[in-house]
Amino acid sequence: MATSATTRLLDAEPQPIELDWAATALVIIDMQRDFLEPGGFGETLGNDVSQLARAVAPCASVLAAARAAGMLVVHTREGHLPDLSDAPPAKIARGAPSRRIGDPGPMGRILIRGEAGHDFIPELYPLDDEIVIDKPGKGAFYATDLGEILQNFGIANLLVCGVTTEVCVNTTVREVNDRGYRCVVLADCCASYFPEFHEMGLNMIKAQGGIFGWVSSSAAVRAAMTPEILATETSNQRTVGAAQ
Ligand code: TIU
Repeated sequence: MATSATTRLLDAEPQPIELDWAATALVIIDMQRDFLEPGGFGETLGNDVSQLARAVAPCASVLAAARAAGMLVVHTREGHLPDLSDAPPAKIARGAPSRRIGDPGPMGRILIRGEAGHDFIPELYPLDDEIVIDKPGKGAFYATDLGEILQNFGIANLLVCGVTTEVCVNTTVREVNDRGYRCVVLADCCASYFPEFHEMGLNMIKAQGGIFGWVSSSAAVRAAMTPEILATETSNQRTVGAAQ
């Protein structure tokens, strides 16, 4: 790629990658109360939702850095319309959850747009000028405008954070890769209900010379930012109490 004033070398596996920040977006996948808090969709499936908490502070640090750098920020949310018209019956009927999609729960109807559980966790709440993609599936490209939005902003590379590593993060990374984008997954900014799936999910991405993309970390992204951006980011972290 052509090197520009905004190009930085990011430490990553299987090898470092040169990224033009001006053509790079931060995509935060499904950091919603329904997945991270008790009483939501994740818990109805029988999961220990506390497993996802470890990704929050690293993700907040990268979000602060991206905001300071003026990077395009995209937040995704998995969920369905209140009338369930966009929810495949096969998805609603799947498994033996304690509550199904659309059932009432302590944070409102499970995985339904507009309900408290469907909303973002407060630590990673989007700013008014950031892009929010509501998606009915696991992948962020299926039945959304994400492709057009990335094209309109001239994006070629994605830094990907969020939950869960092997489900919505991996599905999105595979969609991204097939569409010709370069995708860097930030390992400590992602999490799974199953730590072993997190590890293997990352391994699958970076194996075979980076068959789906690259794996890096929040620290590597912050280190690749300019000193001016780092200074702003540090003060932002103090403000939101997310320093680590
Ligand atoms: N169940 C699980 O691990 N994940 C999901 O259902 N959705 C997302 O990963 N966002």
